[in-house]
Amino acid sequence: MRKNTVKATLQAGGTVANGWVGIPSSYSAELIGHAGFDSVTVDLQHGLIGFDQALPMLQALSSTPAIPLVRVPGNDGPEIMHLLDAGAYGVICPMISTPEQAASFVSACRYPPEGDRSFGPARGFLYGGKDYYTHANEEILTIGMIETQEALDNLDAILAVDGLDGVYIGPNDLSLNLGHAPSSEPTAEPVVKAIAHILARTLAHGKIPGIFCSNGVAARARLEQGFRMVTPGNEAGILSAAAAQAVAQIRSESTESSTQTSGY
Ligand code: 3PY
Ligand code: MG
Repeated sequence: MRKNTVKATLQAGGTVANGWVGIPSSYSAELIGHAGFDSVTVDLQHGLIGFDQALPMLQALSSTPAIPLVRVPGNDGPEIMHLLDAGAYGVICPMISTPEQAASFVSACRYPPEGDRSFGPARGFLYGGKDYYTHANEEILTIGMIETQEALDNLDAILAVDGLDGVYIGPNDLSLNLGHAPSSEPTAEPVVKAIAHILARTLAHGKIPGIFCSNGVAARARLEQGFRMVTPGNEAGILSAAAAQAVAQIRSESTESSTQTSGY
């Protein structure tokens, strides 16, 4: 089976730059896949993408050096299995708030006896190779999103779930759930503290800490803080910021505000 180089890098203690695509286009997925990211996540939660559009996007990503990942809309076993069959090499699952939810998510990503994934890896065979079935349980990356107070309350139990490779912070939802306005770069003290706490506990459990960020500079700062998997916003944010900057340059306006990105 084709090696999941992102999982190998993370397990060896390395860092990963993860692109994020929400525009339902195989061409833009291909562009982002060629931009130098280690992995690219097709976002079926907040991106405007359904399964029928995710499939050609995963095919386009397969022609690039980036490892294709998906963020699923929710913790739904059949949907997770379908996207793995479509060739996703890892799954980011939103709103994991209890160890039971984490265990059910991991189970959907693992063939028996480790889980309850059903067999039929249509594109898994094509992208992964003929021996996909033998190695899929080791190669598929499982990342649960921590973005609620309940997840904070259950953090150690979630991190102790066998087969969960890491956690990914959704700073917008985490802010909202802690009583603050959504933000990709939270500054409210309780949210800042919660993010530092999640990072420390994840590292203590020997798991991968990841976080969604608003741009490349912010993502770099998160790596320096100790996060190992970072996303510099989605391609829609990057595109609109670059477009606004070009317009501002034409009009000789300050580009300071127009180059700010945020995202979800
Ligand atoms: C969040 O910030 O809540 C996210 O889910 C980022 O994608
Ligand atoms: Mg979220």
